[in-house]
Amino acid sequence: MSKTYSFIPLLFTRLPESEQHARSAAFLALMQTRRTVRDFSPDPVLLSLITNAVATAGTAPSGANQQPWTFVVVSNPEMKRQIRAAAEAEEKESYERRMSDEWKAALAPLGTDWHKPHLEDAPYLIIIFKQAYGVNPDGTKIKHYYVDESVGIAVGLLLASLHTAGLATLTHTPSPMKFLGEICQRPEQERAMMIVAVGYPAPAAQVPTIGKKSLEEILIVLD
Ligand code: IYR
Repeated sequence: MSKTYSFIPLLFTRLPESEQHARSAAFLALMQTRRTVRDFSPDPVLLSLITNAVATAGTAPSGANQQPWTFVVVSNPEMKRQIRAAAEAEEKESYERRMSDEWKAALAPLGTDWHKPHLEDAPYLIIIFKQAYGVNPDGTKIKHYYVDESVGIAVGLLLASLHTAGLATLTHTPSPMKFLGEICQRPEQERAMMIVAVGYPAPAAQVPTIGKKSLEEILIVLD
């Protein structure tokens, strides 16, 4: 017997073009003020802003709607200390031995090195895990589709929410990051993809003088 699937009418309101334009322009202007921040203040942040951002990320489209993500929020100082120590050990090895000169030259304008104080200074770390596959209650595996694309979209929405809430973020990818699964006690199918540090910028925070490509450089309209 074949299974049947249900559908419901879409709830959708067409907006007047003037309002479409106003909303779109306001969102663009807001997002254009986002900067990646590397120096955080330890000032506390409302947990509801973090949970709303994760809920927003959870609205992302995903391959076969499998939602192959887990967000672990860490604020405990001892856990942050452990994460920093493990990340710095890997990053020191990377910067001193694993990364090519070409890679380090590409990163030079950002001013990064193996020191990662933000992992302790920022009040929250959101650790994003991708679920490489799902697991049925009987232990059998469920194949997941377009996992990287799905999690990438979700993290984009997460960052947009945090920025809208007036918070600063740093997307950080210590490499390799297997230690995060161990510290956060995640199952084998969950692989850490990124740490997003969240908080307020330190009063003396600086950002590099880099910018985004112009619209002309990134857009091709074929008509
Ligand atoms: N993971 C390292 C190196 C690094 C790599 C890229 I590509 C960046 O855009 C920034 C940093 C680090 O976090 O320092």
